[in-house]
Amino acid sequence: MTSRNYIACDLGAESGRVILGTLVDGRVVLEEIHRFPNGASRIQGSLRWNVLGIFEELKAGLQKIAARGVSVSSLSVDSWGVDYVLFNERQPMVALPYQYRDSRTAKPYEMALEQVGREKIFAETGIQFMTINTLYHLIADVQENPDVLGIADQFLTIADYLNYLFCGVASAEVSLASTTQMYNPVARQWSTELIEQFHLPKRLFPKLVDSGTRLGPLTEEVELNTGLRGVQTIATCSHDTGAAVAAVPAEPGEDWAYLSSGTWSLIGVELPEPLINEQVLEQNFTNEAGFGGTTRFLKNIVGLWLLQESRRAWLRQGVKLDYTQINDLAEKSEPFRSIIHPDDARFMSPTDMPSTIADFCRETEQPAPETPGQFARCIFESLALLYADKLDSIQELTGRTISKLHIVGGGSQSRLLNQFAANATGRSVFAGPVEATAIGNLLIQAISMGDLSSLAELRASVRDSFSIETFKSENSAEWGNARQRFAGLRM
Ligand code: ADP
Ligand code: LRH
Repeated sequence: MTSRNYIACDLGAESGRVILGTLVDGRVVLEEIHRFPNGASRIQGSLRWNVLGIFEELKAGLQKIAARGVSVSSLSVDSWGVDYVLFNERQPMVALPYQYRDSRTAKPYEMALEQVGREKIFAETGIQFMTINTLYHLIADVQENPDVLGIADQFLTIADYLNYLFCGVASAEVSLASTTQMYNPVARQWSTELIEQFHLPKRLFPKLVDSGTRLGPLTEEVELNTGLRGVQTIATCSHDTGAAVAAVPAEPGEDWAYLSSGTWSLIGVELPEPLINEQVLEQNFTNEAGFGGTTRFLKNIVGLWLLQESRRAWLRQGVKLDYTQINDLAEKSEPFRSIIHPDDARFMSPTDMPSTIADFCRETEQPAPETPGQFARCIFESLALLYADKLDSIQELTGRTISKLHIVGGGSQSRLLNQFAANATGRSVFAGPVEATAIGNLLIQAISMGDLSSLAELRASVRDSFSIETFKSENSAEWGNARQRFAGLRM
């Protein structure tokens, strides 16, 4: 029996976790060692991340592993996309990193589209237009914070930055680099064209490395702080969604799509190369870099953020509900009472999510939800209807016929949403694993360390190691009517 241990440090916008993964004869066993809440801070009118706080939490997880005395081969950090840290040789950080929802990108976004044009930016990057993208934050830095930018040597996206704090090697792993909208997926280089057009300092752009690159051992300082010795740091898929897609337990073939379901809903397919054309631009789909040179062709849509923010609002009113309770309440609520369009820009960063949802319903002449159960039902049904629309677009844009939808991530724990997704899309839904991101992270490490050979073998290992629940499509007439109602909601 051969057995190897790896550590995944998986950072989502809602929580972070340190997971110990053991590969025993091709099967992976997970143990969650440390979990901590994550979220942005509002400071002086801006939204920021406490990245050093996250670093401390990750080290606390590593200390717990070191205390067990197990031998660990390697570790890797993955995180949400787009955000970054500016630093130089002398200063580990020259400004508090912004959270992508900060409103400072509104003007730079419009200016960039006007000055250079959607067509050019899309041709260079193949990336979906969103105000959250790094490109618009860096333009905001050039315009508003030239002094800060002036003292920075480099930027690194969040997971790459934490890998750098762990091992001292600064590099940009391609999956996370692609979320910046400054990476050219055809040339597989930073887009020099966009860097020049937007007068971004060239020196800021780190060296790119492929997914699965061994960066180096932990620094002496980290070894001393954590007690872990002889551990390699690996840039796996630094982008959480990239790691999650690598761990989708699909059989080889072209008949499946994935939905990585967490704070965001990322729905798409894996393609051998980027798909960059007028229709894709028009429908605003994205081509993010995937493991092994693949393309994650997907749509980035507002996901369970709608529920997370509603839950925070209820908490402020003294109503404390966990996700299991919320799901139970939603299940008991009236079907299709009110439907929203999750893509509406107002849901991106509202000050109060429930009242924003209620306003949308009133404006569209539907009853406003009143109870947490009604809100949650509205959110789940609306998300499922949006998934169905996007799956249709994916079929149309790629020419593929999709019959299976794999849902992975924290959101796949919602059996109600899984069933709704099956009903709305008319496809069979395969739910799980919940920790796909950490699993992808761990098993890409296994490939880098020579313990697994390929992405196909990685997926076979996921299929062998975790149980997957199937949801068959039901109530097609009712959901067909709801889809028509949803189509009429565009405001
Ligand atoms: P992220 O990585 O973006 O922080 P996760 O993948 O951890 O997000 O997913 C978090 C979401 O999963 C929560 O916002 C919630 O909607 C859903 N979720 C978490 N736990 C449960 C549960 N027990 N039942 C149903 N849904 C859950
Ligand atoms: C999901 C995610 C998504 C986007 C967003 C900013 O956690 O990584 O793919 O990039 O965060």
